[in-house]
Amino acid sequence: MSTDTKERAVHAPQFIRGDELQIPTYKVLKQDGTTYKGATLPDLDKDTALRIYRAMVRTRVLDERMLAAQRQGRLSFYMQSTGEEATTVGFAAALDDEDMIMAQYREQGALVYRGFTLDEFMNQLFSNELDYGKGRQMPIHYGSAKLHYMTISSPLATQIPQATGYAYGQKLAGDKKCTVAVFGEGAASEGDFHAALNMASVLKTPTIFLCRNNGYAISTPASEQFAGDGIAPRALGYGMHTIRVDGNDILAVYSAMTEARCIAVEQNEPVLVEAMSYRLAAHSSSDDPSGYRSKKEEEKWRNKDPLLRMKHWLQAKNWWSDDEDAALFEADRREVLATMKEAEKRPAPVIEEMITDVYDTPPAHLKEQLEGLKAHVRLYPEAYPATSGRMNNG
Ligand SMILES: Cc1ncc(C[n+]2csc(CCOP(=O)(O)OP(=O)(O)O)c2C)c(N)n1
Repeated sequence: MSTDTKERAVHAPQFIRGDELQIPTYKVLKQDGTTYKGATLPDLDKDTALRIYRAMVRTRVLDERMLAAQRQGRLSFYMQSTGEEATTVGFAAALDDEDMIMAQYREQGALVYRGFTLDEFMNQLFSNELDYGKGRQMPIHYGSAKLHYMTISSPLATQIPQATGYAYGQKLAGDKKCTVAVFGEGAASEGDFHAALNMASVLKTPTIFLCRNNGYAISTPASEQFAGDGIAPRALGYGMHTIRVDGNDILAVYSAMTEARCIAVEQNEPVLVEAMSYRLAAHSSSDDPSGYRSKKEEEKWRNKDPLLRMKHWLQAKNWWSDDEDAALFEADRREVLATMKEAEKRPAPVIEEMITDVYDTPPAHLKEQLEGLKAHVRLYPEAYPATSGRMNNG
């Protein structure tokens, strides 16, 4: 409240206790594919449901194969999203394909859903000459202007205030689009998170803040990250709408995000959505979770697999069969491997491109640095096999 808002007076010291507040979790789908009695079901037609499921399967297969490729030494780095596919595909499915997505790094499911091709994934992962970033970024830092997916930044939470700003622009343009900022519960500890929520609620921007609460920030469990009831109640402090949803439940995610988009776009109000899930894989290919959590804990979450849950629901509706399922996994595996082989063979970007794209005419100091680098590569060509044949002499 501001100092001129009408106050509600009490005449005894009444403290409101934070530990008395618990935001409920919206759930629709049980693991066996049946739905909770009386649950509000989204309006999800067969074509959309199958597009979602196919994107979830493709994301799972991509993650499995690319981690294996990293272990074989073919790729420098990878991050899996295993266990979180209902959230990362489901939120994208509830949007307009032209809404802006500003994600963290574990949201490849949204890109798959929007139609980022396996070729596009591979070109980025292998930093070859067709990579849109021309090899300037680490693997998994995807971006696509065409698909309204902002390029990933490594510094945590920077995308959250950017999403508020972008959505403010959408509001001023009156184009009836919104921006979704996706981030982990760990990233929500950054000051940027609070600045973004405050600005969005004051300026009334069409931003959806989607927190993937997957229990861990690398090795830090959520219980050591914050003391309150997760991330959802933080929105209340900013006067915003908020909801907590079962992030492994595709119907709940889709339904909550559809409504959140309505609030954002129709009422120009920001919304916070906290999706509860679990990071089943390691944080990244550089991490080993056996040092900080038990197999038993992982097993509990393996039994809540979002893919199986959706598959059971599709089968109960007679929209999908075991045979179709096996064929889809097999076809995706084959396609991922074939596309990877092609991308691996493509040459690296030419070294000159390192200093182009930003300036119309590269400044003298960058040209000088480039010449120094080229001289170095010429001296040690065997240490730079991908680059040495990809530079102009002179
Ligand atoms: C500003 C900043 N601090 C620290 C890091 C290192 N870092 C990268 S990912 C990560 C954990 C983030 O966890 P969370 O936001 O919960 O997302 P999750 O990885 O679980 O999906 C950390 C600490 C970073 N990239 N940027």
